[in-house]
Amino acid sequence: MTGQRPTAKGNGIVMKDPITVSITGAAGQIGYSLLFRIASGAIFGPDQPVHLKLIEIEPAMGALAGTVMELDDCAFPLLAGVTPTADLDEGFAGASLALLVGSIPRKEGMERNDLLGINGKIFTGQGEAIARNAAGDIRVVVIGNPCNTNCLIAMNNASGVDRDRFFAMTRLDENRAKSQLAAKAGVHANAVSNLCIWGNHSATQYPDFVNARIAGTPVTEVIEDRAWLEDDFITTVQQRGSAIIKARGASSAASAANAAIDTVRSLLTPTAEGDWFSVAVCSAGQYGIDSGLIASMPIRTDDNGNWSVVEGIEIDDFSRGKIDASVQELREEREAVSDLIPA
Ligand code: NAX
Repeated sequence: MTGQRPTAKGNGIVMKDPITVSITGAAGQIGYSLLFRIASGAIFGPDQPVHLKLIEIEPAMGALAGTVMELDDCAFPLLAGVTPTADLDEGFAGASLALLVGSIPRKEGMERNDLLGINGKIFTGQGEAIARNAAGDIRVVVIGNPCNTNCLIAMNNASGVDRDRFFAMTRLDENRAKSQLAAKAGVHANAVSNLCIWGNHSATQYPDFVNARIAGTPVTEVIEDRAWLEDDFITTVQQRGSAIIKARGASSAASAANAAIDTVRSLLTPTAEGDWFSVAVCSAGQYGIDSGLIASMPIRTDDNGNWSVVEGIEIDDFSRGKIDASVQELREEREAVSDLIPA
């Protein structure tokens, strides 16, 4: 299906105007989990229709056509339209939300810097197309790896779009960290709050157990095994992606799609009193993180849907060392793609 559907429920009640959501890499495995949840209302709720613009590269347009047939076959009441396209201008036209998932996976023999360069080029064109075509209220969440630096490139090539509209996803890491802490403490993951992932979405990320809480009590008072927190916990979170590839024979997809949905919902809805969530944003120099880097920090959303970095959180020596190492990696990534960032 392409084009517009009437925005009416079966009972004849006319709903709000559709929101346009653009998703790159829509024929990939994260896309396959993500599209159906968005179309069923998981981000914007049960009375908000969505128009999905699904962006792929030409060789994947055939597979994308199959996914679109399945979207049709769900007869989602909230799905106002679907536009599959390989054209960036068409794909980002009128978008209020862009989820940049598509990128090239690392192949055998490829160095990290090769990957940065290859994927980086994708994000210059997408940043420019977003600037030309998206709606004034656009929010861009980059999921495709290396997501922090891809986001940095898109942001710097989207002339005229405010920097506070760009995000890179570290929510899967946050959710993984919460689930590990909950399992160790014998509680539900819901009981874990104030969990910040600092820095890069990579093996240097730092899941901050020092400030995290379980049912309001500092994690370090609930889990007294400091060695476990400093070693096993951090390593498990950092290496969870690899563990899933080993077990499943494919990388995380449903949990990544879920985290993308959590990210957008957290950016749109007020954060619970005293809590925060993790997403990488453009640093304004908070916590000693270089201004202009896309780094994961503790974020809150206010009643008007504006986000801010939570300031004044305790950073002990252990945390400082971990955050600095991840920020150093972000600096090196920025250096490696400096030719893709306009002066
Ligand atoms: P797949 O390889 O299944 O799908 C990627 C899709 O992107 C393919 O269909 C491909 O044709 C498309 N694509 C490639 N270049 C494109 C371009 N220039 N424009 C539009 N589409 C393009 O990968 P999948 O498992 O869906 O993962 C997608 C990305 O998410 C990868 O970069 C992956 O590393 C990253 N992840 C990020 C996570 C995060 O927490 N930030 C976690 C999950 C995931 O690892």
